Amino acid sequence: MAERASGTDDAVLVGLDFGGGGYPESMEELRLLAASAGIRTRALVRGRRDRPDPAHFAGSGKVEEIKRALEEQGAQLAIFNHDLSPAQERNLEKALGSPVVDRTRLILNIFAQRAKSHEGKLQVELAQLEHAATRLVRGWTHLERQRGGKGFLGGMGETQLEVDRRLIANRVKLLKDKLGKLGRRREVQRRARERGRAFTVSLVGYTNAGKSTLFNTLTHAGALAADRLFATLDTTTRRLYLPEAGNVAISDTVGFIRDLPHALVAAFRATLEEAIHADLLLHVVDAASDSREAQIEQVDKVLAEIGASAIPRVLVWNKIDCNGLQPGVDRDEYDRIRRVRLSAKTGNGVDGLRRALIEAAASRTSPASPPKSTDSQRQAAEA
Ligand SMILES: Nc1nc2c(ncn2[C@@H]2O[C@H](COP(=O)(O)OP(=O)(O)OP(=O)(O)O)[C@@H](O)[C@H]2O)c(=O)[nH]1
Ligand SMILES: [Mg+2]
Repeated sequence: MAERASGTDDAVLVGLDFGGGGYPESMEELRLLAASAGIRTRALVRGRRDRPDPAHFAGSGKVEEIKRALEEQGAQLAIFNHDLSPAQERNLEKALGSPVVDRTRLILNIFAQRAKSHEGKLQVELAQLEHAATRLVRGWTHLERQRGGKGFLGGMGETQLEVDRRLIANRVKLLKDKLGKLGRRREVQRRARERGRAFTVSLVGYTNAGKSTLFNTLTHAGALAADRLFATLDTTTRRLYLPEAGNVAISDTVGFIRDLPHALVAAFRATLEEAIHADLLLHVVDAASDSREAQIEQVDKVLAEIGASAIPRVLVWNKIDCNGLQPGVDRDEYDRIRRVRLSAKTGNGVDGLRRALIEAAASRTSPASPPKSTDSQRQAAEA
């Protein structure tokens, strides 16, 4: 997909509470997602329902309220903090007279804007096609005028809307073949690395937790760190020399988010598999966020989905400069470092993380250390 054309899109954000208690800061996260896609939020519309309306997702009164907000604010699109069925999306667009974007499509669009590497672009295109394929039955004509233009929706491209299922299926197959080849090449490289026996570490965590900042602080690598969601899409690996531990290969990875669209999990599986093959995961947490527990849960869920739950893990409680926590390390009952409190930005507490890496690398190579499976079983039991 093309980069967004110049000019800002204005949106009304819609979030409904179905009584599940919700997710703290969820609408704020949606606003950040929108901003990351270059969209300005003009108004928030909230509501409460027992369950989604099958036809319009929101009730008729709420739909009226959204329509009014769009008109009053001169906003061009409505963004829902939910996943909509193709029929709901179509019905809403008819009722509102404006394009409607659901959470999955917003995230897909951000990934499309960010993808830089050849592999990343292929992965995003695959995810977008798979998402679009479920929506091809819809009647697009009522919106062709709005969608053909510039801005956030322009990128969806008429070509994509015009191609039929068979063409999409062919393209999906081609992309999967190409990605499969790239994945196999990656596997060969990984095996070569393994033969070299460098201790491998992957930084994982919720988007915006500070993984790239920490990566830079540790390796002086100059990875892009930015206050926007999904700043990093491609895995970057650098070597880091640690006294007593030797060379460590450390990787910065794509951030996770609540309800990561399934098409993206599938498309990015190969990239995320870097994490699966690591000797150690550093789970970076924004300790200053009110949502940190929910975010940890989401990351653990995705790690389980990609088969990485058994890998030894150290929690990195980042951004302590924002919440007044003291730097330091917390150990478990086996005297292993389980959590490091630090600030990737100021560097305060990073020495504790170096110690954790040295100890973890030593326990992998030392024959006296407890076998890895004990570690895995214990962590699995904890999960
Ligand atoms: N105050 C403070 N801000 C930090 C710290 N670490 C990172 N940040 C800020 O948090 C924002 C996100 O940092 P990144 O390093 O890009 O986060 P990330 O986890 O790589 O994010 P994605 O690549 O989007 O998944 C940036 O604005 C950083 O400057 C910290 O220790 N303290
Ligand atoms: Mg990053």
